[in-house]
Amino acid sequence: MFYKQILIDKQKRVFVHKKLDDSSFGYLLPKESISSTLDLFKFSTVSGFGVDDLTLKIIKDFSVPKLDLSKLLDFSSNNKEHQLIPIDSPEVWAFGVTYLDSMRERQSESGTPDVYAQVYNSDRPEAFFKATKNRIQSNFDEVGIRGDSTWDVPEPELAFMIINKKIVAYTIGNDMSSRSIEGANPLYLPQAKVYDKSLSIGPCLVPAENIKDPQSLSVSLKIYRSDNIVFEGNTNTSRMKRNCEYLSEWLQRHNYVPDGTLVLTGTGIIPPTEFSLKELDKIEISIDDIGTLSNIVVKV
Ligand code: DO4
Ligand code: MG
Repeated sequence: MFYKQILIDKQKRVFVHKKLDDSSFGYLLPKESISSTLDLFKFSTVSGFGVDDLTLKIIKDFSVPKLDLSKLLDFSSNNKEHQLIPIDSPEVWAFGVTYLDSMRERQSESGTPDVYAQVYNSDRPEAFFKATKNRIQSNFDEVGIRGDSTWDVPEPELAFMIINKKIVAYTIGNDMSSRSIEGANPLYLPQAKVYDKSLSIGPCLVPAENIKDPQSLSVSLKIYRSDNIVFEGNTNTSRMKRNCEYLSEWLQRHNYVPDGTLVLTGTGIIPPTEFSLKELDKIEISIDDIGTLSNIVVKV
């Protein structure tokens, strides 16, 4: 295992970084070889080289120098100008009710609880279209709560990227959601889920070969209000009823998705019913082997 994270900066330069928690050294891939994260993964798919091997080859062939990435990898909010969504995804899809806890909470907020039990227990999962490129926020960007919503939560979710029909990388997604709008009527789901700044993705992509077991990752959520933690929760992807491969295969039935499509895999952490996000809350989502995605809440 060589490269752990792929990051992109505001000038859309692609960096690879060796390890999450030790040195901050990385490599800037030369534009003549790779000009975007998508290119890197596409080259890897067509050449048959893993992302690690391909990157090593580029570094050798182009004599790419080692760089100090401490600024880019300084995941503190005052360093926000250095990071971007790790991939320009043409489409983002999401799955819902993939954890028992998600089903239970939605049943309690809804006048039609049966629909959630039915979807949890069927073979066909719940998939919905979450975002186009312009709605995706990156690490340290703002995320939105709707002005016409009274009850809002973040949804911390493992996300994966598809190229050539296969899962090639993992990242973190925040599926911002209005519980009051979805709770009023499940047919309002698109309005509860898709609006300005309703999704954030980041801080990096981790090639699939560097994630030992995507169904065994701990996921945690912390919400801060004026520096105090007002909600904290965690789960593990082992609690997902349907695994990532199942979701990926199902999404692509009779449905072509372009290279670089991102997919959110559902939430297993739901704050209690009395909790709602407020403007200026800070949301931090961490997933093992990937990192932390941090965003500030604004009203949209
Ligand atoms: O059923 C509505 C959406 C569920 C969802 O987004 C989730 O479980 O993560
Ligand atoms: Mg969700």
